[in-house]
Amino acid sequence: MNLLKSIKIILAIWLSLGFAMVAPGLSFGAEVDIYGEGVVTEDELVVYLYADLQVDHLFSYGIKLGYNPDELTVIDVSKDVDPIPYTLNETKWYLGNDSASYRNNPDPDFTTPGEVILIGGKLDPADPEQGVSRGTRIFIGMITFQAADGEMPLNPLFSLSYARGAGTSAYKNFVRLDDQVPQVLDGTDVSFGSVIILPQGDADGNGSVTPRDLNATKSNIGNANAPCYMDCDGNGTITPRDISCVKTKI
Ligand SMILES: [Ca+2]
Ligand SMILES: [Ca+2]
Repeated sequence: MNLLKSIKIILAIWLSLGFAMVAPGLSFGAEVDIYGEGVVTEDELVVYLYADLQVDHLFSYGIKLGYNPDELTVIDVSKDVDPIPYTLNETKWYLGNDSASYRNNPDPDFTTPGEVILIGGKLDPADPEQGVSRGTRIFIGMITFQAADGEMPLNPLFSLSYARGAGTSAYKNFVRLDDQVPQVLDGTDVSFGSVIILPQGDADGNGSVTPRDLNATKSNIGNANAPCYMDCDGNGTITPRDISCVKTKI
């Protein structure tokens, strides 16, 4: 059986049953770091999830964002839009060729109050061994909340974990190729960090919008990797207009 066929079968099983017959990963320290950055606007709270990858050839991810449904209600979940720069994300995660039924990955699942499940991967038929390469701030998804009772919580509770199981169960959330051998990343291979929530325009990230954020915004003009809370006007780029925006919030 050739490699492409093997990977296709593994991904088909993973997508349909949540089960992949692959060997446990052998590594030291986190190979994948998952974390969130969120911004509070006037009536919404938007959380962006990212991955930092210390390894190449990542084929799949499975992430759960936990929240308190007494505090927040999910309005929308998108895996397709990278906030800064505001671009479609489909060039990073896709399965199969243009006509493949799972081309844009399974839809996010937020049917259960208190959790948002994001599952996806990459399989390029033209380069089946590639997967997603190492890098930082690899966009996973965007979740938009509104306050459950009309009042936005000051310190909303969030948690990040594996989408299914605890990482060691039959369901394999993160799978990568190592010397052409599929390996599961679980346990200490995957680190789930915090979800930082800050006001829009809080460019220095200290928790409030003050005159110091003017300089922090100015020094990040054009920064394509700026965190979402630096984008005061929320248009997807850091421009001089964000400086004006910060002034209105001081
Ligand atoms: Ca600040
Ligand atoms: Ca902006």
